[in-house]
Amino acid sequence: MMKEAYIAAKERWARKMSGKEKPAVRSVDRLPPGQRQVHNFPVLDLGIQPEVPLEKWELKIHGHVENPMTLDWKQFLALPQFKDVSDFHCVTTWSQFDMEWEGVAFFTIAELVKPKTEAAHVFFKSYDGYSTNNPIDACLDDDVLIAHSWNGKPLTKEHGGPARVILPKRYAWKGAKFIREIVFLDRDILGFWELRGYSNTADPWTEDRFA
Ligand SMILES: Nc1nc2c(c(=O)[nH]1)N[C@H]1C(S)=C(S)[C@@H](COP(=O)(O)O)O[C@H]1N2
Ligand SMILES: [Mo]
Repeated sequence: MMKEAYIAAKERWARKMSGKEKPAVRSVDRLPPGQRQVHNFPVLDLGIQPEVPLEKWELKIHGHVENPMTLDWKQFLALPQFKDVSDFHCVTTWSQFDMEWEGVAFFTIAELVKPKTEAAHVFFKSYDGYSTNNPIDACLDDDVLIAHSWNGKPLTKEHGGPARVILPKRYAWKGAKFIREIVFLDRDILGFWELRGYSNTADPWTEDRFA
């Protein structure tokens, strides 16, 4: 990522942390086209909900970065904790508003590993074999985090515990549940659903569902 873009992301982050940034998506018209609001929290997975004991959990962060690292659960929880409320849009047309997530901001992770200039894409790999990909600038948005809690409680296995990625401005398949690995890349690599006909950009507001 270019230095200027990284600095812009950092400034945006600082505004958010100071409470001056208004949430972008939570406007009067919060329901993207073709979506309906639900009040339950459906479960979508590949039919596998991996059992990952906390003492065996690890998050490997590597690729085009200055400081690759592998965090264990204790180290992950020792990082600055971030809470945010956002809306959640699944491509299968349900949306749920005001999801309260707590975890570690993606921005915090980036500051630790220091992406190199050529790092433009991020590939996410999960314990269930799932994967997905996003541009680095989308990941550095001020509402993106690796969440370990939802609505004040530890994430259940159905919803991707121990930890999952939340990227509120994209359809929810862009956020990997059961996160295991974050790889910074100089080129784009398609993830599980992106290889199977889903849009690579996945913007709910333009109904960008399929490639
Ligand atoms: N590891 C993993 N992450 C995943 C998926 C999955 O099957 N495996 N499904 C995706 C899809 S399509 C959606 S809509 C959301 C669903 O999250 P939920 O089951 O907590 O509602 O997770 C996304 N992340
Ligand atoms: Mo989905």
